[in-house]
Amino acid sequence: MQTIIKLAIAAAVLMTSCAGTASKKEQSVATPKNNTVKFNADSAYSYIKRQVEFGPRVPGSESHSRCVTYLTDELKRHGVDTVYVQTGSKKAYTGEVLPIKNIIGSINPEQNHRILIAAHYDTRPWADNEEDESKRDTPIDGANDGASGVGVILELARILAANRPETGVDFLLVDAEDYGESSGLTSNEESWCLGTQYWCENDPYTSQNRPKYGIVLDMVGGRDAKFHREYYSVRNASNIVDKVWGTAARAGYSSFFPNKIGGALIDDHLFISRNGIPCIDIVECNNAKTGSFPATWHTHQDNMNNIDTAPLRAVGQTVLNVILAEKPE
Ligand code: AHN
Ligand code: ZN
Repeated sequence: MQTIIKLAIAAAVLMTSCAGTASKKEQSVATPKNNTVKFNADSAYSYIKRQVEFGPRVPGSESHSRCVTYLTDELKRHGVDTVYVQTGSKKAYTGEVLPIKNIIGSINPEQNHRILIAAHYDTRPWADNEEDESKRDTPIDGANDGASGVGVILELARILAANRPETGVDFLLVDAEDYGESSGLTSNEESWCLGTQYWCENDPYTSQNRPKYGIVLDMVGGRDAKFHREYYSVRNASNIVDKVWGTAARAGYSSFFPNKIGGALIDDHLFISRNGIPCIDIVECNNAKTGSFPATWHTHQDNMNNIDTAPLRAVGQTVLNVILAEKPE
């Protein structure tokens, strides 16, 4: 086998050196297996568009429940080994009791060495960052804030069901992340990430198969997005931040993943870390214009027009490379 590979490389070098493109061809033959699996950003884009077409995915709404069916069906269609919906309820800061539906899909469910990849799929019921006050009470499309992380996960699920990783992978699509209280500088921490909080109180693991770490994807599809090293990610899981940012750089995506510290966010990763699974957040948290979240954040501009495949590709390929490089110890 070794000899055959060496021969193939030699042949490729020989053939291409005549054509004068030796280095390029040689590289593609010699590239390690992990890097040959390509993340398809157009496919992720189409999964985002499909979610947005349901309308705002506000907990308890008809659009939300149709989207739950779509997401579970999609994970099953891709060949994810086990797919189920965890149901419960949580009281929102408004006093409403929200139904919670967390969607959980697992690859290699029997493997004890696992990684958790999570994103929220619900969308915010309000556009509280709209300048025009009359537009603040209507729900947003949530193309970036909601659908983008899930779009990347659906594409990862499609790829990993066909290109089996050595590790186990759990995809967690959480509900009711975005029903939180936004009140100037002080934020009501416990009012955010209700689906993840429910999952933490009812997580499906034993001490043996608890994921070694988690990666949350939130707002990963914005135009000109850059992903700074989010503050709590560095504080709670700095080795995972180093692993992910290093993998991004080796894949040629360092311009999307600056080695700079970003804002400190109350997001799903914080609750997952507190639940004993060191977790990072890949999130646009240091936008060039706003200094924090993208300018479209919690406005009606968070729509398909502002989604770009370039950051989706950078994030998707990076996370795919991380998963495929993972070896059970
Ligand atoms: C706070 O604003 C406190 N957390 C933001 C978490 C979030 C909302 N991510 C997306 N939407
Ligand atoms: Zn949000």
